[in-house]
Amino acid sequence: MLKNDTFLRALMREPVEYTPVWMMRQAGRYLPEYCATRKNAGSFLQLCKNTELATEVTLQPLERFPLDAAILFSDILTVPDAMGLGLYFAEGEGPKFERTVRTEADVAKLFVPDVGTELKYVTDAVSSIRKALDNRVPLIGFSGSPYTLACYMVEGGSSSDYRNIKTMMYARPDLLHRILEVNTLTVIDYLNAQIEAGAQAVQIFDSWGGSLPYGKYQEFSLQYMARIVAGLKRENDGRRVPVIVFTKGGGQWLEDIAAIGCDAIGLDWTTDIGEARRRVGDKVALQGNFDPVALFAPPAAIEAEVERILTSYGGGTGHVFNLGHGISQFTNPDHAAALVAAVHRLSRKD
Ligand code: 1CP
Repeated sequence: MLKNDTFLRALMREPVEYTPVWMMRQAGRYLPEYCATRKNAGSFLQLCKNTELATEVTLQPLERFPLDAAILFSDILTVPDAMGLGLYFAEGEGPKFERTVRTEADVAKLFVPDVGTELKYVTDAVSSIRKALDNRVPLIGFSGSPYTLACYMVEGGSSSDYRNIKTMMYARPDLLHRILEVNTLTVIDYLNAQIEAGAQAVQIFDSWGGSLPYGKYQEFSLQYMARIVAGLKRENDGRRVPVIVFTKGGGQWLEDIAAIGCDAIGLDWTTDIGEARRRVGDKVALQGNFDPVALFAPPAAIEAEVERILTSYGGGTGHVFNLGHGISQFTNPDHAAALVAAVHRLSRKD
């Protein structure tokens, strides 16, 4: 039995005693203990592939802060890596791929990898983390959305304008649809494997879907996420496994996102959470939406911002507090502690 299931109850819009909180990228470079473990591992990818070390860094933020959920330590880019694209991290430059998927011939070569072998290190990490958590809080599994994964596969790394993938979308939509098809089938297998290994909720990170024009978002990102939601195992061990969809920049499409059958929508900070609740709160829970940059302000300002978000959401359940995107590597961990404490203190319903 889970000792703290507040996060899962809030996602199911069941009564809670306080608003649960976790932070996107809660394990990472802003924690000195993470940097030390990463150094020992040799590289970021070796850290992801080493069960013991991946377990250790997943638990590090929970040792510091009373977070209401843990998130698997891994990366969305393990999926294109398993497709043979050769992921590596150039020092100070972020993720890169040895091979890109841009031409008709590249697309023809794409395949759905065997998740059970190629990504076994991820499901091994899930099982190991569940054991180490000992039912303290639920474990979140995750994947990138088909479109967000395609951004990295076509661009070959991070991008500021998504020139290659968007050109493909306008010039050869058939090629992009084929990539998205392969990604969708892979993500369904991948998330189901995480659920079977013990992930108690899953989040689909659609980090770059918000760069698409109206209409194209629905056709090239949302449609495929809808297929994933429909293909997931939604119950495990007698309990619902909630699905959270996070499209950064997706605030104008909330009704469309809520209609795909997910349990919760992740919001970035540009949307008013109270207004989002009025729009879709009868269908889904909401997760968010503190501007991660506000963590650079002093604790009093952080608390004021937490209070503004909690007040805007209003009473009752259905809110999981989070950042509107990942925590910055330059954040002072004491400020993250102030955020978590403020959410718990200001939301407690006595
Ligand atoms: O140098 C290092 O130690 C690597 C930094 C790092 C970390 C800590 C990367 C490289 N990935 C991660 C972990 C990670 N990535 C988690 C772990 C669990 C957690 O604590 O939250 C998760 C959930 C992710 C997901 C992820 N990776 C996303 C989606 C979320 C988002 O931020 O939008 C994306 C887009 C990535 C790609 C990626 N991997 C790493 C970096 C620096 C990036 C972003 C590159 C870019 O901006 O394009």
